[in-house]
Amino acid sequence: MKVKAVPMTKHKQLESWAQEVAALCQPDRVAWCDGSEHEYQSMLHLMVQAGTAQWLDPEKRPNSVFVRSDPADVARVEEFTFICSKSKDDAGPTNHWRDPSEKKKTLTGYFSGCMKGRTLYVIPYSMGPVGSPIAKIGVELTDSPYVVANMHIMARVGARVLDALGTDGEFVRGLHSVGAPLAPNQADSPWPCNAATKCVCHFPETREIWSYGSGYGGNALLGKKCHALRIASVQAHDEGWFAEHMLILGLTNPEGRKIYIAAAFPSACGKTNLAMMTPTLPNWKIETVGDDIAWMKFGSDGRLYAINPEAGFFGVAPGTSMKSNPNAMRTAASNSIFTNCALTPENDVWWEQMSDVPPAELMDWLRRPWTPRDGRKAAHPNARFTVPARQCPVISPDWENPNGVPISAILFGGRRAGVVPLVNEAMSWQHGTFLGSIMSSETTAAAAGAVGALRYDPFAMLPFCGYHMGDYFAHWLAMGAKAEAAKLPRIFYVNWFRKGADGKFLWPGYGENSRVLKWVFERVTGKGEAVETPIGRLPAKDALDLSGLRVPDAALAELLRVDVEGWTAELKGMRAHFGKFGSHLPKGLKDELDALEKRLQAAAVEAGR
Ligand code: SAT
Ligand code: MN
Repeated sequence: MKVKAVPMTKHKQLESWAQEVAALCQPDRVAWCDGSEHEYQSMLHLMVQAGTAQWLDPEKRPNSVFVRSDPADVARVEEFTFICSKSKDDAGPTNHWRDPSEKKKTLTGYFSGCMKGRTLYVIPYSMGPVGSPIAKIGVELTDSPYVVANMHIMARVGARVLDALGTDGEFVRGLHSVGAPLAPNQADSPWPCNAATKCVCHFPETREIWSYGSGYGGNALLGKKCHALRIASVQAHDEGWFAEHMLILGLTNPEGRKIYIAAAFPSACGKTNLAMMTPTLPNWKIETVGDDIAWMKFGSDGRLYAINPEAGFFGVAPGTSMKSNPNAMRTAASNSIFTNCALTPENDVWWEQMSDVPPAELMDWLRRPWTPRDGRKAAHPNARFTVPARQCPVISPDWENPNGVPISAILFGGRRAGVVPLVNEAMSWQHGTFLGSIMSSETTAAAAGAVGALRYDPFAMLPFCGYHMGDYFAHWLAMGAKAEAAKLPRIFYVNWFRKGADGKFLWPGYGENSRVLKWVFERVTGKGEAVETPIGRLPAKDALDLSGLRVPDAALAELLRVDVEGWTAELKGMRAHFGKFGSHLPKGLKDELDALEKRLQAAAVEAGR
């Protein structure tokens, strides 16, 4: 690639910041990214040359590469993710807080000389369509060509963003290094990173991100979780909008009426699958607007409008197949980056469940020969594909609409083996906010640490809320109180993951989830029947369309059962969870918890009669 050491910007602050960073990090070169196809290809070639990437068979996967990371760098590092607000109280009990000036001092130490032997890339990016009133600009300075290539897919990058930024536009400053300077003549490793020191630091007051030591996913692609969620959640709170960990989809009924739904599930709980699902219900259609993040603002008509700030999908590969998500498979057919999958002898990628029968032999993600008899996983459980959203066969015609799409329903959900029913509609915005605040889910491989541990993950934002979670709850309530109630999205709590006594999932999931979406559609458009229960509104008998579904009656009964004992047993945990937020817990949520307890007590008495 041509090295553009001369800044391409007329933005004085950006120019001087880039110079300051270059002076601190001491890269061999500075390159301003223009966002061109030529630049993208240069990055791929550079990665191939460095041994970071290899080309996949161009007949099977045109213009696609396969990358293996260092085994010490495979997922988000929540333990080392910090919110560096001036006051510890502003970060709240769910974040790791560090004093901003002390952390800056430590970071300045880490970053000093950290890019020796490398190129510093300046990546101007827009989260959201360039020029959209909801979009925001950031600039990531990084020494990783892998990051540059991924940012090309995940965001809008380059010269057009600088044009939009002008001479004095606002932007989020993101500084990233893999933390592996090179001495003269030192051979680079295929995946440079810093196994000993990793940290992802956010300075919400100055809208800055400093990330050191990891090159993987959300730790390194700073536009995604760091900017579009942690920093943006603070901006959204200050400015009166929402930055949420939500997919966005369009749902059209057989008569051609369309609504938009946003849904918050934790990482690796099926957002991508739901966002591009193929409904099993005939003549229902789903279109994808986004699969991970939603920025939502009230429009002049009083409705809530959402944009997808991203331009690509960074999806979990294992489990993705022509059965579970054919549209994701088709999206990833070309022009994609695959990380930590397994490699077939034909030079294509494979991951668990991609095919019913695994290939007879593979090279696993750790470069070891692998056969199905080995009994270990061939791909890392957090292996990922990075794919352009525009390649999705069911991408919504409105996915780049600068004004966003009007949201009619919001779903919350997680992985819960018990207690939480298939679907439950909130009785009000406040009750819906309550359901979001008590969301809990089993942990997944998307973050380093234990898998399968049940934890509260309010609004699926536990790892991503950049400020005090109690204030975040209050923001949800305040936004709802300001709006016209009838125009607010309805809120639902869903759970595809309930298990029976035999430990097997009760609900088939995937395309069959369209049955739940149909009920949501009908509730929103005024037709669907519901019954009031102590926990919320559940589908009335026969209100869920189960035509042609082969699920035993007993399983269906369990899926829709209000487990009064189970909910009652969780009240104590909910109180402890709320207790963490101290005086920041809004009264409305405490009221909801008290009211739930009363309703459960009444139901228990009723059942005992
Ligand atoms: O944060 S990542 O982008 O690496 C993936 C996720 O956890 O959703
Ligand atoms: Mn996510």
